[in-house]
Amino acid sequence: MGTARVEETGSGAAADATGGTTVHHRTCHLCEAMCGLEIQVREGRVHKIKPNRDDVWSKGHICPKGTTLGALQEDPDRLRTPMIRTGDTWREATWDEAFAECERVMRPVLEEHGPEALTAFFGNPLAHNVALARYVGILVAMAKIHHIYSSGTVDQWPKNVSSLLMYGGMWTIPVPDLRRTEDLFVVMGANPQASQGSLLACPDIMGEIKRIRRGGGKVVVIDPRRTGTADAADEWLPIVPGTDAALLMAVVHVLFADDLVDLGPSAALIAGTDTLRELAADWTPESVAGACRIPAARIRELAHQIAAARSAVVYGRIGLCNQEFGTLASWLVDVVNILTGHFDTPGGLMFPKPVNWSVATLTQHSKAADGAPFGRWHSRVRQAPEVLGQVPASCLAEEIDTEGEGRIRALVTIAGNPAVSAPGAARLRDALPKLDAMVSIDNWINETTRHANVILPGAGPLETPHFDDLMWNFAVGSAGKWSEPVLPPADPDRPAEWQIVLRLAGILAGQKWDEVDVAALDDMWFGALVGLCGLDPAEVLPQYESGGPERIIDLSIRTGPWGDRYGRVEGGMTLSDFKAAPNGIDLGPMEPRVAEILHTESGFVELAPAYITADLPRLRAHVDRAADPSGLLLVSRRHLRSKNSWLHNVPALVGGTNKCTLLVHPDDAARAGLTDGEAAEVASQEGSIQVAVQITDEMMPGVVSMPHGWGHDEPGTRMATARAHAGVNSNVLAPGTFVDPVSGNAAVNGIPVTVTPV
Ligand SMILES: Nc1nc2c(c(=O)[nH]1)N[C@H]1C(S)=C(S)[C@@H](COP(=O)(O)OP(=O)(O)OC[C@H]3O[C@@H](n4cnc5c(=O)[nH]c(N)nc54)[C@H](O)[C@@H]3O)O[C@H]1N2
Ligand SMILES: Nc1nc2c(c(=O)[nH]1)N[C@H]1C(S)=C(S)[C@@H](COP(=O)(O)OP(=O)(O)OC[C@H]3O[C@@H](n4cnc5c(=O)[nH]c(N)nc54)[C@H](O)[C@@H]3O)O[C@H]1N2
Ligand code: SF4
Ligand SMILES: [Mo]
Repeated sequence: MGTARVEETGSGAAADATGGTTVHHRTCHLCEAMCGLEIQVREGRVHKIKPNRDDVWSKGHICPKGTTLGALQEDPDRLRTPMIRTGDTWREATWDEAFAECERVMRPVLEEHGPEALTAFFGNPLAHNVALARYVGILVAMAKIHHIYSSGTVDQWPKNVSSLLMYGGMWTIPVPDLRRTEDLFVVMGANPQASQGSLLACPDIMGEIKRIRRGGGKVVVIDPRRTGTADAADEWLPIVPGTDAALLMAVVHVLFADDLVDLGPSAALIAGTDTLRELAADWTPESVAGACRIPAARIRELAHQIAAARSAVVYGRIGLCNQEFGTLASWLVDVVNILTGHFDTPGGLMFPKPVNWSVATLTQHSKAADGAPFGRWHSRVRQAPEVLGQVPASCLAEEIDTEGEGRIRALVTIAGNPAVSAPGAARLRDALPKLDAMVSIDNWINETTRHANVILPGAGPLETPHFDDLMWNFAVGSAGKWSEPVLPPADPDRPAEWQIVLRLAGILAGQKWDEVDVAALDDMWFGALVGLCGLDPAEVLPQYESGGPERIIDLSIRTGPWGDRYGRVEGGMTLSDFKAAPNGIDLGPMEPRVAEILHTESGFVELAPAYITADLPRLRAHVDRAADPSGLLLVSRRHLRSKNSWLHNVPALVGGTNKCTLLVHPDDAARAGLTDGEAAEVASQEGSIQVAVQITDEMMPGVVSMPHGWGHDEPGTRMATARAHAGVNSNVLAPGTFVDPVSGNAAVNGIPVTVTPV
């Protein structure tokens, strides 16, 4: 399925011993855009990757990363066998040896110190992987891990908090209905030109921006940097990092003061408008203009623009989350859309309707129901309150390196590289060797996994099937796309990634490595998921001959909004429908559905949740403390050809414009005596690094920018291309304690730094 024979023209086919080229349709798993690829395979190797113009979702959109999946598959440094470390030496191991070693290193720690000495760190690719996100839940449960860590707290945790409190589900996140926005698109702290969208799955966002402008609409980008997105917009509004919430409070103030509030069709479902009016009373544009460095008149005009636009949406992303006032800013983006009626209506902010659930969304309401999911426990060392079950990722280092009862002694990382991606990176780098045991499920020996005792690699990216789940939760339309493996397994004896997770789960639960009954655990987990869907496992289980993620995907489709509920809904869908449609199945654009998704206790959209608004005095104090005009603030950025830290080993993706540099405005460079192309020392309260300076007026004065995900020259890693393009780890500068206290999310933007020539 998904594979068709094509007629070849020219000499290529003649030279092909297998008699031709096979063409495979596959969804790229690298980012939220979920582009359809056409992958040509010859003699068992990827010959060419092109956009699939017939893909119902992406219709031919693609970015340079998508064409490199063949190189990723063939990367000589990608691990093909498990690795066991002794001292500084790695050796290739059999799977039996590797699982035995997992048991050997983990068992004594767990027996002596109990499960509280164990934790896990889950990284971003987990959410794009066919197996991992569907199976880690059972690992956490079986290992009785008390507290996990994840890249979520260096990402979207503020949006999870605001969505839970406003709509009743941490993954009930409304997204811009961008394909139908016509008059105004306001982009804050996001650069889809590079990122291709986040908490906004929409192929070709830049194409939508062009469309809006061609039709006479306006696009405004609010960002300390004139990004590629800003270059394509009508207006770039530079803003001081960390002051977006102040700007938006002033917008809210104007909406009320100038009588512009119009809740639109969902008015009857919205609570808290009066509270908000009172809270916004003293947030005049004049009171924030200095801190934001945006003229009061422009703020006023912006509020009027948003209110007057018929079809408009305000969108905020990582620049608004990964900052000191992340929750306030993320909440206010929704508030402004709601107050202006650009909510639950085409072209505005809307709630996606995925064809299949993800384990995260399936369980979100049961979690929310067990009381306030904030502050139920505190971290041991810095006493950080738990928020939605997690404390800041930066706590991990101190929980490992601080002696005492409850110290973390054993770690499992799954598709994460916290030694690069988490703030306070140097401390974590020094802490990881202090662990008694560490196991990584990962495909490379990188800055994090080099510290593991055992690395358990999954199959190559093109050897596995693919079907997204969480990503459709952020999608501007409903659709589904099944991808068969493009290549046969290079090693048929290698366990699939879900089997790796289950065997490790058994080991962490105290079972002997060779006695773990993986199939039984799979059935148990599947049965639990069936139960969560309100069906009887005894009825559903016998309908399957085999398990694995495919069975879970089938369940998630059949119990989803279009599903057949195992024969209960006539004409309902199953996975087989998607298997029969190699270009995917389009189920249409978003539709108004706020009433259907609301899960708050009150039954209303909560416009002014007290837990969030209690943070406004802290914002006011920040705004009133006039920022030091001579100081520099560091922000992060992304490049089109990077994906966080892990694609720098693909030769076609490094070099050229993809360089790790410090962007500095000419005035700041002149003041500091910096020279373009030469190294500078950047120092923060947390640490210092040396990085090449790039002088450019795309930065606003007073703000400097570095990409994250670099610093590949650590000893003991095995990624040759990345090492040759090492760059510098910007998270060495990010203080671990610099967080948005409401969500516990990292503030890796707006870090005070000094820059001096070296
Ligand atoms: N300063 C700064 N820091 C940031 C950010 C920022 O903007 N600025 N952004 C933050 C954000 S949004 C995120 S999401 C995090 C990302 O943080 P992480 O998820 O920790 O970092 P990644 O670089 O995505 O690391 C991915 C890891 O997964 C492995 N991997 C890739 N594919 C697979 C697979 O199929 N299976 C397995 N088992 N492993 C795989 C890679 O080898 C790598 O080790 O970084 C955060 N850190
Ligand atoms: N090519 C590529 N694509 C990716 C990734 C990648 O690494 N590379 N990573 C993926 C991941 S994990 C994520 S989460 C998404 C993120 O997707 P985006 O949110 O689009 O991320 P960025 O491209 O980093 O854009 C963030 C912007 O915020 C700005 N900014 C920083 N601080 C502030 C502030 O205080 N206020 C305002 N208004 N702006 C600020 C920065 O200058 C930057 O332009 O991208 C995903 N897609
Ligand atoms: S935008 Fe690029 S990386 Fe993202 S899904 Fe499409 S091809 Fe893959
Ligand atoms: Mo992310």
